[in-house]
Amino acid sequence: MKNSDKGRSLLARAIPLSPRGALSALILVVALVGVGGLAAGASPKTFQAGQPEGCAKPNRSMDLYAVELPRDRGQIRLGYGRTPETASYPGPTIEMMEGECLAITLHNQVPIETLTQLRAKPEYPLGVSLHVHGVKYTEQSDGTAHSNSFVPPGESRTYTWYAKKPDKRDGSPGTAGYWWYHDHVVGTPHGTQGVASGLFGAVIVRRPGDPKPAHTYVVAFGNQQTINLRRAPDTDTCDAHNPQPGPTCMVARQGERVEFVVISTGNDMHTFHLHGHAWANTRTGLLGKGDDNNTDSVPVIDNRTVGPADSFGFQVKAGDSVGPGHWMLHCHVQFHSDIGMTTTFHVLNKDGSMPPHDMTQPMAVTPSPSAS
Ligand SMILES: [Cu+2]
Repeated sequence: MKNSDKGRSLLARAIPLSPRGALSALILVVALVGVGGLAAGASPKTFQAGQPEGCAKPNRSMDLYAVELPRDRGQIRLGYGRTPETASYPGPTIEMMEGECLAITLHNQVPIETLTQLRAKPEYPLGVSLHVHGVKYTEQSDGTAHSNSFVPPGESRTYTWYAKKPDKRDGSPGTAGYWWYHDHVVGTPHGTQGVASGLFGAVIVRRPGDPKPAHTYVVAFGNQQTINLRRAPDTDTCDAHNPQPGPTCMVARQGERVEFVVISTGNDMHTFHLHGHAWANTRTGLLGKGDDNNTDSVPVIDNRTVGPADSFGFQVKAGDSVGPGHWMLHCHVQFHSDIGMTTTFHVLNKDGSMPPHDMTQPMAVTPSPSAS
């Protein structure tokens, strides 16, 4: 018996009813059920108002700007940045700790003309958004046109992400891992042009006790055989004498802990391969430290396949037992690497100096054509 039915029958037994009395009772019951229904409906409404379950109040907040960047060989380029001036592709890596709740206010500064140009159909809305993998969020932070959670040109919107902890009581896993965020609105309702233009970045959720790396590098495999939307030689712009870490300069001193986050943003399958280094196929790439899965059954690998929207990451010690050098990092689908889906991980000497490098050898057979 439903609660409302139970209420009616209890009422009928309690009150001897005349026809008028029955009508009054009916009105009373309808009113009570109506109020109850409203109260029941109010709970999910409050829940949707921004905070995922377990995250009553964000304990950190940040701003993120979506802007248009200089074109690359005629291709529109967009980027996310902590400030408009520092926007890049990939966008900034966003780190969280399990248990943390993060409010991110996205400011859409991409010109409406550019969004219009990228739009596949006139009926699609104009805007940018922030959609994230792996962590928890309500529908209002989904970052889709479908849920009306995108940012029209010139406007801002706050998204709330929650890095849930594992729950031993019900066996549910936490959110620690290597994830990514991206636009879901530009061009099509799936953000196909937003992602292709550069609106994506890595998300790292750490578990308390995880080792912290000295450097984190994002390797985003994209359409048209690109790494971070570029092809060699544009994938590696390290200065030979004074290399500065960045999206196109992967560098570390020998012995430093380096973290790679690999993301597949396009339509193709790729295989990530790093020369001279291997890692355990665990959540962190490590065994024993910062990982629960410390067994011999975990394979050690130096090559891993990613399909569209997959992401993974790992940590290695730069030059571990192989020393300084210029280690290739590439997609191992042969024709992908042949046309430029390759870059270099430079492991410097311990004093920070660059080991000898024969820069006369071209890294890609063909020059870098336009890529998107
Ligand atoms: Cu590939």
